[in-house]
This record gives sequence, structure tokens and C-alpha cells, in this order.
Amino acid sequence: MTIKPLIILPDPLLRQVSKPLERVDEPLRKLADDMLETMYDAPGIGLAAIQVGEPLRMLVIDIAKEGEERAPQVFINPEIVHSSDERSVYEEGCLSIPDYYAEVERPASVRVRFLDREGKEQEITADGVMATCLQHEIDHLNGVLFIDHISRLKRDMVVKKFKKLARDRQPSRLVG
Ligand code: GNR
Ligand code: NI
Repeated sequence: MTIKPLIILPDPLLRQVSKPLERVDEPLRKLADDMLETMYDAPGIGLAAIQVGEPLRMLVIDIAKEGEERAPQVFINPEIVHSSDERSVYEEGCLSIPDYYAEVERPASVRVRFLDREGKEQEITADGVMATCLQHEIDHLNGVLFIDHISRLKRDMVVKKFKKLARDRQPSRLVG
């Protein structure tokens, strides 16, 4: 398994809409395992394929707590088929926006249809941190970031800071 470099704001890849998978095969399972290893290394509780540069509709999640047994989950072509009217607020972060956290309000519970790593159709209802994480990751598949759910003022400040960081890191390259 391989730890892959993470795509960081303001990389335009993060705004790309990812493509549905037509088949679940061995190379795709290998990518899922690489994503899990990358997520555990970071560490994070979720990761979308676009965060390692692959514009594919696949995400991985493990919300097991430290010291608990690992509980990796792979979601291929996930779709939210129902969202609760009830909302909840969580402090979110993103591996593509390191060291920035903000409260985001989302539906408290969601029902998600997806293919598992065997290519079998599944449906789960999630609440709590799992609901938040699934929505955060599915947003990534649509080129949406959690900072799109905060105020324009805060978002502009974060984007500006990351553009400057990118400029300072590689002065000669194409970073606006
Ligand atoms: O590791 C992560 N933690 C997290 C915390 C609250 C809400 C969402 C997340 S997902 C994030 C990893 C990530 O960036 N996934 O795309
Ligand atoms: Ni994220």
C-alpha cells in the first residue's frame, strides 16, 4: 500500500466534479486501500479520491476512535437518497485545508446508497459524526468544500491565506 500526496487548497482539482465508476475491479480496490493508508497516516476520519488527485466518485471513512479496532469503509458512487429535516452542527476540518476548523450545519441524518468494495449495492442510514463525514466527503465528489458552507468573509480569508502559502512555497509556479 502507498501513502499518496494530498491535494491542498487552492488546487483547482478540488473544484472538479468526480466521475462515476463503471466497474469495481482490483485497481479500484488498490486505490481504496491507498486512500485508507493515506487517511490513517494524516490522520483523518474520511478521504475522497480527488484529495489524492483521482477525480473518481469513491470515498473512504473510518470513524473508529483512537485505541479502538480499525473500521475502514469504502463507498463507491455514493448518493444521498434522503436527508433529515433535523440539522446538527459539527466543527469540521479538511485534510485539503490543513489546520483550519469551522462549525458547519448539515442534516443530522442521511440515507446513502452506494456500492461496496465488492461492487454490491448497499444502503445505510447514518447520524452523528458519520452523517457529517459522509456529507463532507460526498461534497468533495461534487467539487464542494466545507468552507463553502461558512460565511463568505471567513471563506475569502481562508482562501487568501492558502493562496499566499502556495505562493510562498513555489514562487515560480501558476498559483493565483
Ligand atoms: O479528518 C477529517 N475530519 C473531519 C472532521 C469533521 C468533519 C469532517 C471531517 S473529514 C476530515 C478529512 C477530510 O478532509 N475528508 O475529506
Ligand atoms: Ni475534506
